[in-house]
Amino acid sequence: MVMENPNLLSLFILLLLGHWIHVQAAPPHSLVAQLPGFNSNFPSKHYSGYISIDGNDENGKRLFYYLVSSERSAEKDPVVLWLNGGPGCSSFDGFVYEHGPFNFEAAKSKGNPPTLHINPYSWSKVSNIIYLDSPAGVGLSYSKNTSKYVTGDLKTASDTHAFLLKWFQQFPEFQANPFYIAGESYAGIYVPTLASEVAKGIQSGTKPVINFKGYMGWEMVSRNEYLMVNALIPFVHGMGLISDTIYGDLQATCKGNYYDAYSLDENDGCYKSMEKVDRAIDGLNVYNILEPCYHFPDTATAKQNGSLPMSFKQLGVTEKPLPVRKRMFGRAWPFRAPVKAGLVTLWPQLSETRHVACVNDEVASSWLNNEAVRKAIHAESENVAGAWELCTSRIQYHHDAGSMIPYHRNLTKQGYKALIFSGDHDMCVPFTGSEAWTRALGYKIVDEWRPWNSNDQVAGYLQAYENNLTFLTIKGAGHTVPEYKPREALDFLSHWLEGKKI
Ligand SMILES: *[C@@H]1O[C@H](CO)[C@@H](O)[C@H](O)[C@H]1NC(C)=O
Ligand SMILES: *[C@@H]1O[C@H](CO)[C@@H](O)[C@H](O)[C@H]1NC(C)=O
Ligand SMILES: *[C@@H]1O[C@H](CO)[C@@H](O)[C@H](O)[C@H]1NC(C)=O
Ligand SMILES: CC(=O)N[C@H]1CO[C@H](CO)[C@@H](O)[C@@H]1O
Repeated sequence: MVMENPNLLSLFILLLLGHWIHVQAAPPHSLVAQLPGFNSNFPSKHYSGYISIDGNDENGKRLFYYLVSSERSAEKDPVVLWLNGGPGCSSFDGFVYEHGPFNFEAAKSKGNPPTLHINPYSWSKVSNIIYLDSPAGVGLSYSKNTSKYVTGDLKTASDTHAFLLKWFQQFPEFQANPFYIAGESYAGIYVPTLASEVAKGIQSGTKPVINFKGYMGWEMVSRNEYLMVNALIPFVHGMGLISDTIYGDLQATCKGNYYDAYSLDENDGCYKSMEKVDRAIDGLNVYNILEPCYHFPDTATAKQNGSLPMSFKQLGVTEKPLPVRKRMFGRAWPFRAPVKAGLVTLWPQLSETRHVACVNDEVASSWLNNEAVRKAIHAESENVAGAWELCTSRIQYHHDAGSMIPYHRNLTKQGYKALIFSGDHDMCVPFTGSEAWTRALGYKIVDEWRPWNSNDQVAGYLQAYENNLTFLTIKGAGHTVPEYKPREALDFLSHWLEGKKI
């Protein structure tokens, strides 16, 4: 009967279609229509908002995400989840300073939001990238029940997994896309622990099925204190920061175990040699030994001084049209403060006591604390979600996941591919450490140490292992690789995601 009535049939199809479209589409209220500071059309669709986990809206954890869909093909390109470290640092660090869709130009006058320009090396050129503020309490994510700010590695991983399942429910059109997890610094813990949750979920048939393919990041620290401190010594020697004589003394007195030096007697030979190392490297910018170190208290006056040396004035000049930050904050663990099991000291607390003195987050702060911006990106206002801080101390965070080595081994053996990379002038987490722990997994080398190219130049070195594990360095880059080398970072990212030779 229906067949005989074409109008009814088309109505029926329309209804079906309408329903189908409704199910397939991202929630319309999450579409970002415009952004203060940007007066042009977006190169792709942006979505943002909250997803509640662990209880209902009022008392649950409201996790804030910002999705930049791919400027090439949102349907086919992978979905990448981006996590900054800390613990306690917002993933808008990545969005504003590293690989987001815009370059931010600070306003001429204080109190005004920055001007946004298109970033030609945005990772949204080749992927649908989700910036997530995690755990609750970080960035724009919050809970009305502040006892939910007490958390740790394992809880954060299961929370983020819960977020992902809900997110893919709300964005079913992305469920079939290959999915990757990426992060930097303390996310060296977030990424493998979350990947492990996702892998377990897939195995036990959790719906929706996440098409998880692999993970990547820099400073994917195993958080093995021995390894990291021990890696520093060959790095500073190789870079010419300590003499052959000091290096010889260190080898003779510490016998390869530099970590324990800090608990030795002051008269011990190893302790004394380590003091010489401290003296040699103390004034350097740990995040990039080639860059000047801006000293407390004030960079603003230094900037105005026309008689500064050229190298100083050109600090931060890269292929990015706008300079990178002069000082960085919250991007990695400062050395001499290795992460141990238990309660983790948060960045703002560290900077008070240890003079990390590296706060330059003005552009991001002025943008994300502007109420018009918050409205545009569907974030709660300051009186609900709190002020946006690059790194917060309002959470209480426990390192309870132990070493990451078993995670990496387990994940790579299950067929998930991993890319571990490192700016080769980062002294905070020297590449020698990442090189050592990737090698220590004991996998067969399938592509032996060789240069890789970008823009017809050697851009760094790589070594690939069986089980799809790749270690890669970026020549001349500091801690936050895309901030220094945006073109090169986009190059190896796109090759790796597409499974092409880097
Ligand atoms: C607040 O969170 C804690 C920890 O999850 C929970 O035990 C408590 O019941 C919550 N309080 C309310 C009012 O929901
Ligand atoms: C390895 O991963 C599998 C699958 O996710 C999981 O069942 C197993 O417990 C993991 N083993 C270890 C040692 O982490
Ligand atoms: C600039 O440098 C000169 C010479 O070192 C110094 O005398 C002057 O106070 C500096 N000015 C500012 C604004 O820092
Ligand atoms: C895509 C890819 O390179 N897959 C490889 C992952 O690692 C296994 C084991 O080394 C290889 O057999 C696959 O070809």
